[in-house]
Amino acid sequence: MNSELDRADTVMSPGREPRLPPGQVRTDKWPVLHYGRVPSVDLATWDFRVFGLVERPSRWSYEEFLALPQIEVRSDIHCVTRWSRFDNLWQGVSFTEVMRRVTPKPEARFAVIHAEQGYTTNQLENDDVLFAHRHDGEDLTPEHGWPLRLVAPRRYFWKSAKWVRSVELTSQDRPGFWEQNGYHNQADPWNEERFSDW
Ligand SMILES: Nc1nc2c(c(=O)[nH]1)N[C@H]1C(S)=C(S)[C@@H](COP(=O)(O)O)O[C@H]1N2
Ligand SMILES: [Mo]
Repeated sequence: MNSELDRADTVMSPGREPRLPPGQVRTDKWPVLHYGRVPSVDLATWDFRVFGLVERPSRWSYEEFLALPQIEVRSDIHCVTRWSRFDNLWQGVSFTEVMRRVTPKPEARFAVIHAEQGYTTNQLENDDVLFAHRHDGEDLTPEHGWPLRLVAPRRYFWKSAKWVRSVELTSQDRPGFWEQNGYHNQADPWNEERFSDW
């Protein structure tokens, strides 16, 4: 075990019944799915920022970000295209940990996650949400979101933005990339919140 793992706490994303949500099929493979191309990333210029409704916008280099306290989260993936993959071990920095390091303004109520190439997602209030750089004990591959991806375990996987670069705090909920294209805003797999009605 490396030193990062030694100080990592493991969080189990709370289980729901049935473990396989309605309309899903279990797979042991891990498909790669995204819109556009895998971005090429230069860690020397990469940064992670929190901006919007915060007292002071913050910025971390990759090294600084990985020096923040780390957690491990074990979760199941549920993709809206109907595959589920059980028991994924994610390592990274929790959303809560990042929020502890900034001072949100009183009117800040929502977060927009910004990834490379304009991809955005929303809906992150649970404490098992993290910014992950490792999966099952190895660095994420670029196709799966290295150097950093969001993991929002209780939602369909499109909410889990790959290649994340910043968090914007807002007063109003702002639908993300897929939500603007007809996907459901809440995306709860057990309620089959796949598409929106509007
Ligand atoms: N930046 C970015 N993140 C993204 C996407 C995308 O198009 N761009 N697609 C989402 C969708 S629809 C899914 S199902 C998952 C797939 O993640 P995976 O390729 O690691 O399985 O990434 C999500 N995150
Ligand atoms: Mo997806």
